[in-house]
Amino acid sequence: MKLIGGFGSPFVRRVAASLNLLGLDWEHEAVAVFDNPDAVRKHNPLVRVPTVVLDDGEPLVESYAILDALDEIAGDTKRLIPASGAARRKVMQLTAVATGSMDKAVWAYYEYRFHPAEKVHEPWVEHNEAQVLGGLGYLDGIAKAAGKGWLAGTDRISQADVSATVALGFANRARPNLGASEKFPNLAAFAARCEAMDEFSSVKP
Ligand SMILES: N[C@@H](CCC(=O)N[C@@H](CS)C(=O)NCC(=O)O)C(=O)O
Repeated sequence: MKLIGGFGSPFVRRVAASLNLLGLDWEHEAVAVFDNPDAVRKHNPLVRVPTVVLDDGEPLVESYAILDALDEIAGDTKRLIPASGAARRKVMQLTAVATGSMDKAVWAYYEYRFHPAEKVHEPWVEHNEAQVLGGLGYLDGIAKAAGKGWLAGTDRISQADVSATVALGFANRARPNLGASEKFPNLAAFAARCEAMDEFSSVKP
């Protein structure tokens, strides 16, 4: 299968690290969506990344839906989101906080990237940045409680761990002014542990 989109996108990167952790065969098409929208549009009417194209040409869009499909393809012994019950809820909820932080960091970043300087609305940037900090601060508390374990208390790495790690890295790159790693040392130490794994280090932004 093919993963379309650059690893600078946290949504693409969480799919890439997940593909590695699931042990699936994949190739990368590092399309910059704003520079080359047609390369994405032919598979995804929303013209967003990540977009995955399965070997038979079937396109998958939206990282949640992509990861759900990949878990199913990899099978129950490898899945990163437990199939049911309290463990699934926990992983999904922590993942939602992590992806919410990604969303809000993207929104703050886009405010500068796509508006002329005189149209940037600083209170809106600050609103989004506060939400980034809220989400990462919550995950910092979870990381502290988890100690040397995984964030959702699973016996192996889960999507919560993948997405929290990617979310912190993205916040540091897109909103360095926030000093997220300094503010959240437990999450930073946890993310450093994950980033040292080949599955993450091979998909650096
Ligand atoms: N909720 C989407 C978010 C994807 C997203 O925001 N991707 C950005 C790159 S980080 C994108 O494609 N932006 C292009 C656009 O929205 O026009 C997902 O999880 O896949």
